[in-house]
Amino acid sequence: KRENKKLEKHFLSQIENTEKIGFSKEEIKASFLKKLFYNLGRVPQVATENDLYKALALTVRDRAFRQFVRSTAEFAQKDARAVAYLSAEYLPGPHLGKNLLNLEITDETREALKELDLDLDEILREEVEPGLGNGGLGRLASCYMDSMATLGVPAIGYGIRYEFGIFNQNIKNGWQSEETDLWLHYGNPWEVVRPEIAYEIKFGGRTEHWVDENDKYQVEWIPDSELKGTAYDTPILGYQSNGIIMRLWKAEAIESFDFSVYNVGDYYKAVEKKMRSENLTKVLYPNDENLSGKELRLKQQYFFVSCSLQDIIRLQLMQGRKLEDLHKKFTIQLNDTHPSIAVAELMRLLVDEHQMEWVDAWNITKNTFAYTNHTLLPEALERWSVGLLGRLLPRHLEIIYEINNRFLNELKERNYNGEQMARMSLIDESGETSVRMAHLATVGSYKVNGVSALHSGLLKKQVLNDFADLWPEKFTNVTNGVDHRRFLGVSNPRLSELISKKIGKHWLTDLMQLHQLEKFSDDKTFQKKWMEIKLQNKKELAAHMEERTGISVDPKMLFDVHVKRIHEYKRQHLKVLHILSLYKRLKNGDDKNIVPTAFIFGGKAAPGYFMAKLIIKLINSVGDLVNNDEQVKDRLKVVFLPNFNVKQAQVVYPAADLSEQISLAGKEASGTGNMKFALNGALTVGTLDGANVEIREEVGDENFFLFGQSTEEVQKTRAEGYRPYKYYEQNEELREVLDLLISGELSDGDKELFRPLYNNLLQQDPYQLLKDYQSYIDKQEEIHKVWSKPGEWAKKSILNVANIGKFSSDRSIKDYCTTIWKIDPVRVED
Ligand code: F58
Repeated sequence: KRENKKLEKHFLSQIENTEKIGFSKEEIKASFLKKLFYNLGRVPQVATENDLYKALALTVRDRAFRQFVRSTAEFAQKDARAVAYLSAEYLPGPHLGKNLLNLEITDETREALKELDLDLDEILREEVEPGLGNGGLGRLASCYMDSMATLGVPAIGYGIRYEFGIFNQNIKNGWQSEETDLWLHYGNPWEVVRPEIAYEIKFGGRTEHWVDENDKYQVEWIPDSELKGTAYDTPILGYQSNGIIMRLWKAEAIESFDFSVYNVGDYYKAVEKKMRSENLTKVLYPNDENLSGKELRLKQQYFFVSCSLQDIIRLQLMQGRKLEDLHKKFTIQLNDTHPSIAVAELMRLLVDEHQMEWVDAWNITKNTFAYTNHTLLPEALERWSVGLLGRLLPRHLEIIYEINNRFLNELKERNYNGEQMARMSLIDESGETSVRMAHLATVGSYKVNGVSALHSGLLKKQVLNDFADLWPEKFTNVTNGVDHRRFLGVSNPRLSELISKKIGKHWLTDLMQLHQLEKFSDDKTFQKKWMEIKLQNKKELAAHMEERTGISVDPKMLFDVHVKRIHEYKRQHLKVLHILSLYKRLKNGDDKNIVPTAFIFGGKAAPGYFMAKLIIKLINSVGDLVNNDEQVKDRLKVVFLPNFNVKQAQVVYPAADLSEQISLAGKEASGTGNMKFALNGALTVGTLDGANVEIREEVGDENFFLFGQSTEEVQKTRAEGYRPYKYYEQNEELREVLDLLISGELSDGDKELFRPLYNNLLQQDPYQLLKDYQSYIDKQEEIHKVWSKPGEWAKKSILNVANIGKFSSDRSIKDYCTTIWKIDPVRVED
């Protein structure tokens, strides 16, 4: 009840008067000691590293909540339209350093700790990041949370509180092995549990239909199991002001104990139900591609969607608004199809639970959702078999069929033929009957967007072309962006400082300000300082890598970096072919145009993805060969940095000279690593894929190393009957390099180990490595030539940073606000 009262501003000032939480060195020190003593029962002399980390986190969290509460009060007062961002994944990265930056208290905190003989950097290293996502999609969600908070977009990010996030990757004998992620093991100081914000979720069972005494059609879903989802809130701060909440749901049993069983004396059976319920949010599926077919995954999706929608409806009604106006006060963004069952669930809540007429409910639904597509890969488009969906969510299957019937009737009225209707249907009847979730999301949304200009174009031309013809105004593009405050501000303090000295700090809230650097690109002193910082960052990365892999790398080498999930379409193995070609040349005494280079890889492979795991083994085997060869070891080094995550990324991007963005054109929807590299002054070698196209447009053709076929050429190659073997036959160097894979030289004489890769490349080569090989090798030669001219390289590097402004997630969020959400940000000034 108390919650229903609107937050009054004077209430906030009352709170603030009870205890001042200030931002000076003294105030931070006092809060820190108090937290350490009263929350953790420790004094600095006996505190563990983790105690110190937690005390500091709690100190910062107080300040974060203050900002969040102020924003919420402001949003409520203005009765602002809000975004609910639905994402099955988030990768926030470590909170502490980021929150210090946002509160602008990094220096004060460092000083306060110093006076206690403590080191801020050591404490920062203690934080275990929440690995609640697989890769780009989850990280994008977190970048957007940051920008929404900073810009003052009223928003809640909804998701799942996985107890075990993405696995930790170990490398054993060159192979990936997976270890459970225990991010909650030492407790999570950033979250607050809200036991009173909990919703019941049903599964299975059957439905009953009847007509009631008022002639109204009624449906009841009689489930065969129920559990509840409880809210865990984490504040996400904006820079300087504002704050929003990431609300993650944890599954629990409705009753902790089944008392009927308990009374009979079967204690274990009583607890079993609780355990089964909690299983639902135990673990994140570690696949970065296809997950259909996994029952638990569908349950996770429905669970978090239903909790979130029930929460949104509660918020709508709590503020005295009508349910009929839901779409006016909320817009719900679907981060890919993972939450797309929401379309059916909102219909169920409105029609079955809130007694709304179908037509009215549908009108609200299709004006509430907007859908972002992140992939064109056919194998990654989600489908759920009608059998499974009907068994777990019988009412939703009925609703999906009803939506589909009405949709197909509409098509019929427009004279669509049977073939077109079968293609567009929400139900795929070509193989095992299944629901096409991308179609459900498209039909149930008012806008559909891709994540780069190229990708959005292909979406309209290929995957969703029939829908784009039907509703051209529904389709739009929002090119991805990254949180530059984290990926430059926090992670590259040296470069940030240099930039701020030159052009002021305004770039932190307006990345376009970086344009001002352009005029210094020819300035020799500036170039020197610029490259000196890069060298310092490379020294740090070198030390980090040596500690983790034992491989030492000379920081003066060209740092050529390929970090992202391991996938054949991303073509890590094309990079390997390049390394092997250089190795061969050096062994043959041909070292012209080869500059000393460290090849740095990082990324996880899905545990069940054999080829990806073999690629990791190959990289490490090539590393063993090259790094231990007396003749070449000072010229080439190969490092696989294990367990690539946000924390490690923050050490890698600032130290990169060359960014590898070499996916086959048409396969990478956008990419976001490409943006983070360029933001830190790396030059890109890349194909015309995803956002590479736009990065090249911005930084200029002469500052971007382009190679390989375009999307159209890729399609043409395929259409003409691609025969990779031809390239093997015609290109001697390529042949030698490929033959090396099965020579045994890389595998202690085992000629079979890499044969699956070899065969795949020679026989199918679905990602056309052999076709793009020569163009890649030629481009790398050019790159090595440019590297030999430090002034030229430095200039290109500066120009990359100066022209990267477009790729801030602030710009992306502004685009969402104007072209999709129709929301005006409400920035709360202090
Ligand atoms: C990625 N998708 C795209 N999916 O591959 C990348 O091009 C894009 O930049 C990024 O999204 C952000 O738009 C991606 O990361 C996943 O990880 C899913 C996880 C759940 C299962 C399906 C894939």
